[in-house]
Amino acid sequence: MQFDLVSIFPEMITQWFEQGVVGRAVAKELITINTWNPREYSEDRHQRVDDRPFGGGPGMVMQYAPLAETANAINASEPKPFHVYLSPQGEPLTQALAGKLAEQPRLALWCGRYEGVDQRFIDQHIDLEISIGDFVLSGGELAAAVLIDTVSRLIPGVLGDANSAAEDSFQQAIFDHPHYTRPEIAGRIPAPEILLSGNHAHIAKWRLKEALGRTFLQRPDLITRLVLTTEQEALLAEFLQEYHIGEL
Ligand code: 9WO
Repeated sequence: MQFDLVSIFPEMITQWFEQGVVGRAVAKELITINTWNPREYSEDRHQRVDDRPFGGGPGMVMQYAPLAETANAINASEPKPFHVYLSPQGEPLTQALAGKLAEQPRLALWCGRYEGVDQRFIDQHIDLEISIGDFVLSGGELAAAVLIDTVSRLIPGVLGDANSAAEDSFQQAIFDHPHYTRPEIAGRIPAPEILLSGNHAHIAKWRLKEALGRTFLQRPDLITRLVLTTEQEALLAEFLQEYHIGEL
């Protein structure tokens, strides 16, 4: 997968991907991250990329021309990327959408600054606007970093095989189970006995029950969207009984 990150502050993000899982994927050449700075495509003698908004109001707007010139430079090499603009107005980023994006050979991620970019650029050059949540940032860079991270994990070879297979099982439709490690007693609290039992079938069941229960408590909307198997229904009911929340 090739990522093309478009930003007037590209260094903000490149540092992030020098370490960790994505850093290793870059080192193994499973992914590449190219950066493009629209300032370099500005015809203005001060390399300006912004101007005051038509209609008035506070702040500045990124101009069409430097962005369009950057897009032309990016599209000059094949395969042409799928162009994504990160903004609060976009389609919510989910694990399912990340999966679709991971199928693309090349993704261009456009990071706005100031109050946003000229709408005509979005209309003509952007394939999809994506939001990572209902909040406003100072720019799209952090959202692009989030997207690169979550999409990279889905590219074959980026995670260990065991890891990726396990994560596929529920397509991330429910939360992870809680995790414990040594020592057996921490902060006066013992780790759940079952995890030390060595009975892997019981452990898997317990983990699924915890995952379903915690998801239901925190995000019932995620559970109601699922069609649970009879076993999963039973485990969730058991979890809720134990927490004295009663029947479904
Ligand atoms: C600024 C602003 C000020 C007052 C009221 C509403 C406002 N919205 C914005 C705004 O959206 N500014 C953006 C900053 C312009 C484009 C880049 N910026 C951005 C991207 N902020 N937050 C994102 C973002 C991207 C993806 N997912 C969540 C947030």
